[in-house]
Amino acid sequence: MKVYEYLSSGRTLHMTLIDPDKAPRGDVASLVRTAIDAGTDGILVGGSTGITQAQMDEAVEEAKKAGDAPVIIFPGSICQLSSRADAVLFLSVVNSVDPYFIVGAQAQAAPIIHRHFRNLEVISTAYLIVGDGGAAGYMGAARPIPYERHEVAAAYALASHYIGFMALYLEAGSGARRPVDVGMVAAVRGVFPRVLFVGGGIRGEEEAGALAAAGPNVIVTGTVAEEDPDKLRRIVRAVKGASPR
Ligand code: 1GP
Repeated sequence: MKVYEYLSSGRTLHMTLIDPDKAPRGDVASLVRTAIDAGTDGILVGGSTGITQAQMDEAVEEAKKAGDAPVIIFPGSICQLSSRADAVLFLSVVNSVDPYFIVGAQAQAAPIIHRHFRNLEVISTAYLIVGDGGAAGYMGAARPIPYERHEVAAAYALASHYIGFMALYLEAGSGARRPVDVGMVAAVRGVFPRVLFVGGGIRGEEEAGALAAAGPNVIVTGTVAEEDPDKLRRIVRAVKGASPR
């Protein structure tokens, strides 16, 4: 439970999503270093489209080499596991219309983790897709919750709490035109007492700070590390400087 305790410490964390397939010039090592140098608190590795096992292992390895920040798998499919990571977000796309993404892929992955990846800390995570939804929404056959329907997101979040998920990830989709609303984060925070991640479409330090102030445990950015390292540094500072709850 080491990673889970770290996530639940009460401090607002910033984490960087590394999609091995999107690293500029395929240089995962520099992307990881950019994120660590910017002060990110952890690395998520994964992506919605094809990533090989070798790419996963390489990205996880680079992230482990770069420092002490936990390395967490954020899988887009059952092929995105790696024994070298610290933990896996065991995602269930709770607003998918296809049972495969709610519990089917998980039933395929669970025995693999049990037999071959025993060192991985498993963090059950309700993956709730909002607004644009991005590739994750499309690939996961989600019925994304409209940005302004905060009460619907809160209903799914409360259901996820009652079901017993250890974490909830509120996702607008990587590269989304805009992130989830601050009001939606606040509504979800109000009913989901465990670890709350917010990500997708966060581009500026002001919006990152405002989202962090709504009380999630973790703000995740991905694209900005690929595009603008200085901006990433400012976002990390804004997230850590926010005074939530
Ligand atoms: C997706 O939150 C991540 O889960 C990253 O999104 O690439 O838009 O920052 P961006």
